[in-house]
Amino acid sequence: MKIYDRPGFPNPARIRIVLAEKQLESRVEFIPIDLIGAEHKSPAFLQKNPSGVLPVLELDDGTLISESTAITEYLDALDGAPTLTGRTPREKGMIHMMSKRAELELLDAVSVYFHHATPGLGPDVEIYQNAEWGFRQRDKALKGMHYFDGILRTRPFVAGEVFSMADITVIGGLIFAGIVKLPLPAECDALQAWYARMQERPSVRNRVTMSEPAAASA
Ligand SMILES: N[C@@H](CCC(=O)N[C@@H](CS)C(=O)NCC(=O)O)C(=O)O
Repeated sequence: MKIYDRPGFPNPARIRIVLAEKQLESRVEFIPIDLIGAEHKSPAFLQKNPSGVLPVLELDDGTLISESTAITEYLDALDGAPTLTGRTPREKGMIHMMSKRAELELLDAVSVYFHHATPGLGPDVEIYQNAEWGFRQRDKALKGMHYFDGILRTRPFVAGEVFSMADITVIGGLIFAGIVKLPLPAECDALQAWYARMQERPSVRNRVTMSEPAAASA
């Protein structure tokens, strides 16, 4: 299988973490896409993912799967351990809910801030910007950090007792927050402690220090 991505960017990082957790990296051919040069908005790439974003998984039979949660679900279903999307119906429901919440309240909010209130990916990509909307989303992301801080005061991982896709989504959000220099609020000490713990995982360690600063211009 192939994965179209760009090392150093937050959503591709989510899938790299999944692959490392599940030790599937050797089964994947990575195809780098030039986000600054707007390759992801080219007609050829839009045929692969009409949303024009990374990552995209292409199976050997040509099937294309985008959206990091969908790619994670596919990869997770390939083999048994560790399970990232839940073993029981309850775990599956909780993980899906918390991962979606992490996208809505944190990762995607940081992304909108990046694209609207900073130079983002540069003039070839950011053809419409609305700074006020961007700053509102920055505030939403900060609220999201407080929400997850509250969650992590009550349990060791975002969706419960085990590391899961929901943790990976929050990690993606915090990677993005680091790129746009949005610090974790000092009072979010449970979130900070959890993030420090996450960075000890071999799958995560190298993603947090970006190999390529995605938003050097941000
Ligand atoms: N909902 C998508 C979001 C993907 C996404 O926004 N990817 C970023 C890279 S971190 C991207 O390709 N951005 C390019 C752009 O917005 O122009 C997912 O879960 O995979």
